[in-house]
Amino acid sequence: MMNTAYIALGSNQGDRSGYLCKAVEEIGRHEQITVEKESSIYETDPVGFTEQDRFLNMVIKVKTRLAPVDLLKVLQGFEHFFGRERVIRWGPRTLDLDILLYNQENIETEELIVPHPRMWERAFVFIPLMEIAESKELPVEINRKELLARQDREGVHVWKPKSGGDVSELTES
Ligand code: GSY
Repeated sequence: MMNTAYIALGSNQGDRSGYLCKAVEEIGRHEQITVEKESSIYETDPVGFTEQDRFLNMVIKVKTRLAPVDLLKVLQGFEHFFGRERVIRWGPRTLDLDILLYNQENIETEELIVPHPRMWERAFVFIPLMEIAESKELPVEINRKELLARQDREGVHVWKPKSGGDVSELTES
């Protein structure tokens, strides 16, 4: 069965955009994953441990036959491949990959919680997600206007608009 997943990407170390672009490329090369949509890339203020460099964040939509836990393992493999080391828990990283949504499923295992439990607290996640996801794909009814109002306040700015994209889409209610 073909499944739909949304994945958040983040980097704040080294060649940040290089890591994001290469990660999207490699994810798309996996024989059981197809990348369907890419959001703009956003530059974002660090959340959590704030004494670190700004992040680049984006979200992609993928189609996959992989089960959630297998998709997680593939993504962890890419984090490792791109040099991520878990030194400080909320600290700097070359590449962070999180599964936000997997179909409309609620998953709770030791390794994985989906929908991502903090996604609506973090503008660096929900702003790029809202750019590419349809409302009916989201697990809760959202107030786009209210969420968009948090974009500036929480230091989330378009760094590279999505290809062929019009960022003004984002400002529509
Ligand atoms: O949870 C992902 C890693 N992360 C980020 C991030 O990707 N972007 C921003 N802006 N802040 C963050 N804090 C952490 S931890």
